Amino acid sequence: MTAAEETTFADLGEVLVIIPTYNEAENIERIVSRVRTAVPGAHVLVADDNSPDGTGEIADKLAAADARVRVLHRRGKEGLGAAYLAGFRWGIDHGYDVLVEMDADGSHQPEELPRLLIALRGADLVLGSRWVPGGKVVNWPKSRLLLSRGGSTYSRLMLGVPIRDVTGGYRAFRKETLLGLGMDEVASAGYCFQVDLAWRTVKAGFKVAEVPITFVEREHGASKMSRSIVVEALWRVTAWGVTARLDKITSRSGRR
Ligand SMILES: Nc1nc2c(ncn2[C@@H]2O[C@H](COP(=O)(O)OP(=O)(O)OP(=O)(O)O)[C@@H](O)[C@H]2O)c(=O)[nH]1
Ligand SMILES: [Mg+2]
Repeated sequence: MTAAEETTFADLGEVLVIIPTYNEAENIERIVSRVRTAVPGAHVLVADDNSPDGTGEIADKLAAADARVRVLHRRGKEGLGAAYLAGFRWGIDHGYDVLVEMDADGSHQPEELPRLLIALRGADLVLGSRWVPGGKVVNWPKSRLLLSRGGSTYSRLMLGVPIRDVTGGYRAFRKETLLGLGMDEVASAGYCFQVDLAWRTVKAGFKVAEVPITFVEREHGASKMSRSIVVEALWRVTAWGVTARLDKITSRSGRR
């Protein structure tokens, strides 16, 4: 591989970083500029749910000044999952080969994206992971750490997925992975969208790699995490786990 390929990731094809936003006016400019500096070859798609704080208009200005930045304006707040699915479809329709998920609030550091892309050379999905050796979380209260670690462990045990950080949202997918995992059947809206996609990727037989990241708590703007997002995750993961177990039992007794 040439030195240029090492840094441009041209061997992976066209890379699109999708940043879903809802009221991220204080963060959007900074995150887009960090992505553009960290991986200059990558394009950025801001998927904004008609944020009342004007994030969409700021994103339009960034797009007007930089051909590698685009904006997907959506009708209203429909959740992170719906925004990502729309972003993935837009990216695939526009010829991108790698689709990256990244939060707008700075929790996912663009400077770590090259390491995710390097790992994608040998995988179908790369997860930025807080819970593998070398992974870290900066500035999180104990309660949030417990919720996240607990959610990841519960999902891993319930679904039997061999992934340490199954709820994380800093990821790089190959287009083929998204096309092969049944995107059209994904109904999860919040937080458990990430679990849903990771589980589907494993079930479809794709190769998943986890690379350690340092996750930084947001400094500006408000969290969209809510009780209803946690409740949705809990009931969906439990229902998937129970259904998968029942399916195994019925297919075993069917074979006898
Ligand atoms: N388009 C869109 N983006 C959303 C929606 N909900 C959250 N987001 C974005 O998804 C990303 C993650 O949301 P956060 O509020 O940071 O959620 P979180 O990381 O679980 O919570 P904190 O750690 O407290 O920040 C951010 O870029 C949000 O702006 C939504 O309904 N629509
Ligand atoms: Mg966040």
